[in-house]
Amino acid sequence: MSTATLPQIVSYGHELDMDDDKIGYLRDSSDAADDVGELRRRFAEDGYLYMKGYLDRDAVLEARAALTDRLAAAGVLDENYPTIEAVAKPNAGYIFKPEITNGCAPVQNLLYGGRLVEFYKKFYGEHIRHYDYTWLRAIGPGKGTNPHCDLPYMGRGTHKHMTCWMPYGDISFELGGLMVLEGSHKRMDLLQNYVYRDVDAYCENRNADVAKVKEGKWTFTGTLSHNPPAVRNKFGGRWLTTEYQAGDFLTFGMFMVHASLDNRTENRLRLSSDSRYQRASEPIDERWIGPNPPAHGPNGKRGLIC
Ligand SMILES: O=C(O)CCC(=O)C(=O)O
Ligand SMILES: [Fe+2]
Repeated sequence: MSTATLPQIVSYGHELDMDDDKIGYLRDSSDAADDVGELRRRFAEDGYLYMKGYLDRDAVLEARAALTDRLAAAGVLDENYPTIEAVAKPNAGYIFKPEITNGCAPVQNLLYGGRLVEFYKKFYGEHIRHYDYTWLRAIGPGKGTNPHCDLPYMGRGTHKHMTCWMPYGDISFELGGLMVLEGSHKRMDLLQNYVYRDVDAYCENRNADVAKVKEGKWTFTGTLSHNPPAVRNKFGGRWLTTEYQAGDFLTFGMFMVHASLDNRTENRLRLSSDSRYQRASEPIDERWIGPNPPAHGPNGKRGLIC
């Protein structure tokens, strides 16, 4: 598909450059769903797999209904609209609510059972594990997520795990889904000094760092940049995105630079989750494991002498 069909894309308040060599569509790999060799080849080359329509749309919409019920109960939805539409109250902003996935059967079954787990099992060629923590995002009108890699948030075990980004409902360009930066996973020359830093590590021997950690603040947020076009200019490649539908998922590795489009609707929330999968035989990052994972809280911090 030519980029002529793309509207102006905006991410983190910046208009992206719309030339053909700077933006494009994700490659749909659903044609190779039954050919694991081909999926692995594409993943090695592209750094991501976009599996259009791989999951059961009705199961995804059922998960959406369960999530919007919980968002309504949390008081973040405008009661003048049907709950399923996920219309936000004014100034909703970026709502991060991992807790609403706890005990939510349609979401747990979708992410950690059935076809998705089978996909990762086949892909890794062995038993898999997933993080118990689910990053659930309900993003109101305004800015999306700025460019980053995931490793700084989850790099204490294997580095070969994968993120699964899941839209709960159809996500137009206006509502704003995820984008990945083509070829960025191969640019270790540019990532080296960024990607191996742990957001929860701090210098025990630096008073300013210790004070920040005590206040619950980060000394390094894990962000690569606040300017998506500038990151692209530095890395080369194209920003790749699409209009997602319920039933799609996008999976990528820890070194892939990604960000999301801004939500330019008047009042709709963009609902999505990110979850993580790895080989069962490889070490796991304990911050994300257990019924009440330490996450980035005080028990996840790691003091270093630096
Ligand atoms: O949904 C977003 O805006 C960000 C998601 C993300 O960073 C991820 O899936 O790792
Ligand atoms: Fe991410």
